[in-house]
Amino acid sequence: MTDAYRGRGVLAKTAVESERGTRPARAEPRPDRGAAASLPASEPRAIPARLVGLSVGIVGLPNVGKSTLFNALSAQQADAANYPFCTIDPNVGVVPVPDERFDALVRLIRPRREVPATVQFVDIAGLVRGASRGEGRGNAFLAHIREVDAIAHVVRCFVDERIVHVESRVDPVADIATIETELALKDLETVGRRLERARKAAKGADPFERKAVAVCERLHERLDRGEPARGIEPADEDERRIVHELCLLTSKPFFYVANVAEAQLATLETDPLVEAVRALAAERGVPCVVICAALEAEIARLPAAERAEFLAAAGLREPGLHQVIRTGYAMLDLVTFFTAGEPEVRAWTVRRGTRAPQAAGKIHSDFERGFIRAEVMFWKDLVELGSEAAVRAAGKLALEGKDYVVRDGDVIHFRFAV
Ligand SMILES: Nc1nc2c(ncn2[C@@H]2O[C@H](COP(=O)(O)OP(=O)(O)OP(=O)(O)O)[C@@H](O)[C@H]2O)c(=O)[nH]1
Ligand SMILES: [Mg+2]
Repeated sequence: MTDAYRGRGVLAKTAVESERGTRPARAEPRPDRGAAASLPASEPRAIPARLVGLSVGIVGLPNVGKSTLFNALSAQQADAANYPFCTIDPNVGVVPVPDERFDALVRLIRPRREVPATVQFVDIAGLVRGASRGEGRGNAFLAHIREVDAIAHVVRCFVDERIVHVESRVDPVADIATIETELALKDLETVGRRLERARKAAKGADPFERKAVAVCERLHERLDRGEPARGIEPADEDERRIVHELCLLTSKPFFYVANVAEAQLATLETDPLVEAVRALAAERGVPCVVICAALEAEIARLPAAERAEFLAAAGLREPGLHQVIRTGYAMLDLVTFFTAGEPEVRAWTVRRGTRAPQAAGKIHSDFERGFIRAEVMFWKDLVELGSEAAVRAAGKLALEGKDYVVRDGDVIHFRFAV
């Protein structure tokens, strides 16, 4: 379980309080209950047809703090001038992934350029009950969720009378059920359509489509029982492909983000709302990150120097935001390797199981075509021993061939000839 604030006690009130003057006014409360079906009223902003890389979608009911979290994520990029981030679109942001291994390599090598790994976050408008039937422009928003690779499910744990809750109560577990039900209903529809198509085609005795019938029937039963698609066990490669191609919403990896009020930070350990979300997360075996989105947005807006001061005064090692980013990145199940030299220390991401030549190909296609070997160190050995020569002398520099599977945390020097 990840929790930025756990065990750190009360946030230094003085530091927080002194910011109060600069705090922007809260948005006007939105229309209440009766209007719930028409919430959110805004047009869904278009998401670029093709997201550039792997992305994490910020999902949840309306008014739970998704955009506040997203804005905090995008604001903190603004002064990290060396980072290759950008805002692709008002609701898609590329964020550098905080990584102590990367930082340690940078401190050791002091390169001219630093390029950390990045992850994309997408701010998706709130879903309401009935979204799967098209309520609140639900279909458009669900389509946006289909395009992301993982889900950060933001749950409202803050009690604030001024902020309208679509269902007029703060009950994170019920909120989670509402969202997860909508996702499952949408999947049921998707599977139902595929099943119909497969049944027709299976009459022609197409063996692949017969498999599709079998696996879709199992999926349909699962979803109908209210279980997510992610637990399905495909019988073979064909079934796996069929399930994969359905891009089901409930098969995406996810984690919860419990959004609390600043006042709750002091008593997180015993907060019943937070506890409820944590318990559910533990039951599902997924991470739960607890943050105060409003405070994170404030911290993120501070100039870098003041931000460090603010965090120190609050007794925080890092913004809670960093845990959201790291957890989101972890959900994508990628492997990070590094290239480290004077000109540049850089983090690269590849899918788990990627072999050395293909990893080299990420850097340049010549590296893959002309791949000779990879000289591999573990980041920690390099940091502890201080130089590549020392790692080599200690017998900890491995020469690996084209079958080498890249490990998380490798520092690699590729040898190639073209
Ligand atoms: N008290 C308190 N208010 C918050 C917090 N996070 C967000 N809010 C407020 O809640 C309201 C809604 O926040 P948004 O971030 O716009 O919510 P959203 O989830 O993006 O909503 P939709 O886009 O409509 O789905 C805003 O007025 C925020 O200022 C928090 O941690 N504490
Ligand atoms: Mg929003």
